[in-house]
Amino acid sequence: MNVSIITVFNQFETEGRFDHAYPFGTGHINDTYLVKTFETHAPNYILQRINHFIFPNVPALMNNVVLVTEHIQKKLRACAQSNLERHCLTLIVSQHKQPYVQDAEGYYWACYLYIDGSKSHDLVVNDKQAYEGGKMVGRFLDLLNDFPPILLHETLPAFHDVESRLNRFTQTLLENSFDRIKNCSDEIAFVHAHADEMQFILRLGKEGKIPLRITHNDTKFNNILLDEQDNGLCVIDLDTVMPGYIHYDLSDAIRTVANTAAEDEKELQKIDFNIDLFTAFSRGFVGEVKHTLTALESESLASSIPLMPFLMGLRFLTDYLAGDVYYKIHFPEHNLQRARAQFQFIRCIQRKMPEIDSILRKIIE
Ligand code: ADP
Ligand code: GN1
Ligand code: MG
Repeated sequence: MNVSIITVFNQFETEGRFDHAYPFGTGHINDTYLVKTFETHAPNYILQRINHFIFPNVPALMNNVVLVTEHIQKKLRACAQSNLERHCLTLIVSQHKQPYVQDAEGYYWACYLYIDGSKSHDLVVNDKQAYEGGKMVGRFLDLLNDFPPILLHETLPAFHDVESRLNRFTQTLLENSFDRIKNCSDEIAFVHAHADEMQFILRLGKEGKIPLRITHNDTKFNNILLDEQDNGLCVIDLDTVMPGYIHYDLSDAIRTVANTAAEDEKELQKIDFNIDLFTAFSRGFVGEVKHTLTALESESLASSIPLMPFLMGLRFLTDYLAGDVYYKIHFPEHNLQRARAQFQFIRCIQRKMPEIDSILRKIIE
């Protein structure tokens, strides 16, 4: 990167002078930096270079973030939420009053207030974290329940459309451009064996049996901020807020919350489904959205738990076969390892399905 962080930072309407910046977080798509300001009284900032090779229309994406954060802030103000800037992302505008800055290389940058004392966890270690995280995701959906979907640009069309992801997978298999099929025949067989059942939610949606809502669509646990005492603060990473089914956000969160190992765990025997963390998250989540759930949404929640691990495994595997063009990887077979870990997690879910189903039923009752 030839563009200097300080040059970009100085184009935003921030308080305090740039002191230093360093890469922050473990995201797979954008480049995120924490910018520390010189003055102790001034806030610190998150500066993010958005991957426009993945998000084709960044101005429209940023307009979504403006609309969504304004909507949430307005509702939080109406219910007299204190410390508003800790409970919703605060976008910083540029000196030209735009929600982004474009650098000399054509990259777009966004800037947010850094929420002081916040923590983002790749792994969940106790029930309180899980419960608070569930509350944050549920509250986010509830706050957006009255947001007009027509106002939102679809940043990544068919993002969670499993049928279209399967079609792309088939195409990639046919091309086999990197001659990698031979390395992953078990994983390919896993996809084929589960492809039909994983389209259950999409079918309900296409038949108009469950409502399209505004969903976050990337609710892995590190996109939820907690404070130092593990109280929930807010949901972040709003790049993919679009219409979707509520199942997507529950299933994607459980994918990371209830997993006893990392998303890309190499040693598959370390992967298990933690029922207590699942229960705690679901309690927090359902408590916030219960009043809007339709009967069929409630009934179908449990069956959707394997969906997002499947979709992510499928996407990782497709990216592996296509030559690692989408996700950042840290070693040659990283995407394959990620896919294997997701599929292993599905096996763990399947073993505990009766328990998962009965717990969700009790929570929803
Ligand atoms: P990515 O799209 O790369 O995942 P995120 O928006 O999730 O980017 O940001 C990456 C990480 O930066 C988050 O997981 C979190 O740790 C941290 N982060 C992002 N925004 C904030 C914020 N406003 N305050 C505190 N930490 C933040
Ligand atoms: C990506 O950017 P990040 O790391 O929050 C991806 C999500 C996947 C996730 C898997 C735009 O999210 O869909 O669930 O990796 N985001 C995009 O960890 O593709
Ligand atoms: Mg993120």
